[in-house]
Amino acid sequence: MNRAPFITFEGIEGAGKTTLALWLAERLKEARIPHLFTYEPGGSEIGYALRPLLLNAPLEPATELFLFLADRAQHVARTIRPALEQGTWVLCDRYTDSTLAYQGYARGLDLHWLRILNQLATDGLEPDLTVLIDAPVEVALRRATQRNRFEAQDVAFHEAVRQGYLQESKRAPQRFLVLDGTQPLSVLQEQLITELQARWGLWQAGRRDR
Ligand code: T5A
Repeated sequence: MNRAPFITFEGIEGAGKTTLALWLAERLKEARIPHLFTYEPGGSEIGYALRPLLLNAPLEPATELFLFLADRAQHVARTIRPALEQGTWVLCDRYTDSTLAYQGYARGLDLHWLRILNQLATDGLEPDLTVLIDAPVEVALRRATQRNRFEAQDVAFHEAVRQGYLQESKRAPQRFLVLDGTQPLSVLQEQLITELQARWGLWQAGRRDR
């Protein structure tokens, strides 16, 4: 591989994605490894401007789909791909699997079309590793704070998202690392580092100076 690793973090709201991704960003910083923490929706200027609308306005499924995709197309072309090509690790909080899980499995849009549209928006850029933090809906939503219209959906919606992610992880087992998000954060951190060590030879598992 002649570009830096691209790692995405996925899961239902409150699963712990942002917490784990930011923790890894700190570890990379300490190790002086060039890296970028970014997120969707909102990683591009367009997405940042659209974020309040996306998270709060009632939207048709196809409308929200195209807004998420517009953000992603811009984000990949202007931020993610250039960073990777310069040797910067990219940690992205949500990416294409969010579209499959939310707009596909939960909202019911056609998965076949969503895969094609994701391909178009990303120009085929796939993550090298996707960390899926899996947690029961009631545990995750208790951690999240009802900040947006997605979190306010009913339990069945979030359960469909969760099951969608698990389905996707089975389609691409080499890409996914599925972590049990009910474990203490320290355990998740250790599991993530073990995976990074196996894939990219970073750090020694069990070292105390991380
Ligand atoms: N969306 C997004 C789509 O529908 N389609 C798409 O294509 C895309 C890209 C984004 C929304 O947009 C939708 C999906 C989402 O609904 P958002 O505001 O960006 O919404 O929200 P989230 O990404 O879901 O962020 P959250 O903050 O809600 O969830 P996280 O990041 O999973 O949770 P985090 O890390 O903030 O942790 C929540 C709390 O739990 C604690 C943390 O300290 C924090 O207080 N915590 C733990 N506690 C105990 N044990 C652990 N292991 C813990 N890990 C974290």
